[in-house]
Amino acid sequence: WSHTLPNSWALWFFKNERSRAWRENLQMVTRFDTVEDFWALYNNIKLPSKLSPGCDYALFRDGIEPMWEDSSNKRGGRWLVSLAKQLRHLDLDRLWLDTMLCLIGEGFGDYGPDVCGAVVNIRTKGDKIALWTREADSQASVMHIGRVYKERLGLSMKATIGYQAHADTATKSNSLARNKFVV
Ligand code: M7G
Repeated sequence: WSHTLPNSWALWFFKNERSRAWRENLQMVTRFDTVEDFWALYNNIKLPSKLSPGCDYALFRDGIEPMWEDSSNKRGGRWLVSLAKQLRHLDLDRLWLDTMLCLIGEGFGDYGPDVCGAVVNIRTKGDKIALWTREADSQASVMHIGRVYKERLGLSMKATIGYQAHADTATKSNSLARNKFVV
């Protein structure tokens, strides 16, 4: 027998093939709903630090696609952790594992259902990890999730992370979208 998680999750992989549209480069790898299947998956795929630049992993609640357009994401936003280049070798894999464990362990209390999933972007200019939530305007929920997430990642008190609405990110392709909230 195995240990059933409170909810089912899906892992997605994005590989940047320039000839194809963004959406076509995104594929669901697998779904799981037990602790054992999570670790079997984790032990059989590359760590984020071993992926090529331009790739992403996304872990989302089963039924939510890891894109702005999904009905669960379109009014939402993300807590964004931007990593300095040198941190790929030091912190990236641990931060992504801790992010996934926060998700599947439902670590956000009453606001848990507002958490849609998380994404790790491997980028030459600096890797990113982001936690996506459902409603960018739900201040109490967004702030609670942000505080818990920052604590769970063990980020320094001095460090800050910002929250951006997807609607702002989607309309600013180059410069960074403004922060709606900061913790
Ligand atoms: P990114 O991969 O999130 O970050 O976005 P990066 O700039 O560090 O590589 C790169 C580009 O991918 C965006 O400018 C969009 O063209 C496309 N893209 C990213 N996301 C998350 C989405 C999405 O959810 N929907 C759509 N349609 N395009 C997206």
